[in-house]
Amino acid sequence: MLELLQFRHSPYNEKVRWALDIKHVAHRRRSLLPGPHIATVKRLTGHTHTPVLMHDGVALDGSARIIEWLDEHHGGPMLIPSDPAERAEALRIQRWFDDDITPRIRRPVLDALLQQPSYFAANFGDGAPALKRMAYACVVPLAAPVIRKGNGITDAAAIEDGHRAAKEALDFVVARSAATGYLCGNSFSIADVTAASTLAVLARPANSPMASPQPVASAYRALMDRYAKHPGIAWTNAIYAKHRGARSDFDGQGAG
Ligand SMILES: N[C@@H](CCC(=O)N[C@@H](CS)C(=O)NCC(=O)O)C(=O)O
Repeated sequence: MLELLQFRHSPYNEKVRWALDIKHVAHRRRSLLPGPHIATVKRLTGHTHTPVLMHDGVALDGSARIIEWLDEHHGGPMLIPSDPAERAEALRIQRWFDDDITPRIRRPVLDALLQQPSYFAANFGDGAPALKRMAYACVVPLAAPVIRKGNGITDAAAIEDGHRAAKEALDFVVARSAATGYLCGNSFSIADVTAASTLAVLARPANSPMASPQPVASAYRALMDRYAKHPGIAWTNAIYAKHRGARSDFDGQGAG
């Protein structure tokens, strides 16, 4: 059976979860904690990033590559359009988010979470036993410098640049979805999955695997409040409500 090695709170992992859920692919999930994940993931892929999808003893990493593989090998709705022009445009939008927008937005998000280590642990340890979450909260301050460095959180300018990326992405989805509700052509595609998974870290859509653990810590609440009234947040919530197709995350075997 397929197994997804994942982080709970992560746009790239959410993209792949979304594809698995919407296609009803039977699989297991194993949630890892940032820091301790390194040894596990490196042994499988030689890198440290998640998501990793294991199939037939093969470790596939890179969310775009995993989704392309799922589209080729599993049924359910196709996420990559078949029309050549739409396909090129959807993949271009995915690449722009994956390589540019998402890593930049991640900086203010991680910075807000790291300000309150127990909330960082609540997000990444969501679903884990309380004792494990509490132990992890004690480790987070020690791991924080490595997490900051690994994500380019070097100074206030790096965080400000993340806010610029958030505004750029939110404005983009509003402008691009004005005609049809979707970012590419007139139907739901990988472009919407990618953009909504990234913007979900700011919108935290209710009744979804990206909903915020409660109560929301003050630094994170301030970040969410900063964007709450932007119509791009409304677009994200609407796409989640219409297309996400799962209300929660899980560990172990899902319903498929
Ligand atoms: N381009 C990769 C990026 C994956 C990525 O940056 N994953 C982050 C989580 S959001 C991660 O696992 N970071 C920890 C690490 O790289 O050690 C993809 O599309 O999957």
